[in-house]
Amino acid sequence: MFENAIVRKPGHSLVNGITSTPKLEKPNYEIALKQHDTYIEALEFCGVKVAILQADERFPDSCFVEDVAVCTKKFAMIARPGTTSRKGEEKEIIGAIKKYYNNLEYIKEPGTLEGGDIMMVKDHFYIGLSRRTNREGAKQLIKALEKYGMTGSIVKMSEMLHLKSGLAYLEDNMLLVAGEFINNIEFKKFNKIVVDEDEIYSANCIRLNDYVLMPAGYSKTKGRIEKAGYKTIVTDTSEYRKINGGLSCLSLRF
Ligand code: CIR
Repeated sequence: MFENAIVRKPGHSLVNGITSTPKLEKPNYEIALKQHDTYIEALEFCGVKVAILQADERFPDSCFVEDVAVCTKKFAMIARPGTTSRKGEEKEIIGAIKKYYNNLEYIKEPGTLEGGDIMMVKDHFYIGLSRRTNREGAKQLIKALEKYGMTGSIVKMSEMLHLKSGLAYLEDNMLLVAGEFINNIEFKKFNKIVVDEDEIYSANCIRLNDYVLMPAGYSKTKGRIEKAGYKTIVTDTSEYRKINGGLSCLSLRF
């Protein structure tokens, strides 16, 4: 059961968020704000209490709070972003996290790690080695997990921004999976719902209590998730997509 979530409002600087497609349209701030409000309502509908942090204009990508911490049942790991413009964002989440956790751990130099690369499956955490999370960061997280009686393992990857750009654990041994992860041996034991290439963005969903929260506009993925027996809630994240931000990136849930 998830009880809490933390989000951060997007600032006007959102338009300068990192994007892999700089030639495409920039996010519209007004629409992004409205979408953020709707996203919060969707989280609340799923039964979590949402703490809303104020926008931080210094960091264009700071609404993607998922990347700056990893919240487990027993401790929170403060991450260490692997890209220059996001360095320092992690310090701004500590105050909010401390309200919920007595046990805080910190990724230290030369480790880098972003929460989008971490997928929790009960007490095991899969850690993607992306361009943002390095082996040293992964090792530090595994060590901390073991200290608290949990485990972690490394997943090699080469294409996606983050591990959870292409994966979501829907509970019940069910994985929503796309692209480079579809045939990855690490995930052999799971039942899978495969996301088509033309709907790849929708691989980033969240199982939150009784629902699967998913982005608007992906009818094939939605149909497959529902056919597998899940109740879906759809919320529009089009403005965040323009800067590679998925649904899960917009909150920390625990
Ligand atoms: C970035 O490149 O860091 C942001 N523009 C997008 C972050 C998305 N976060 C995530 O997938 N967990």
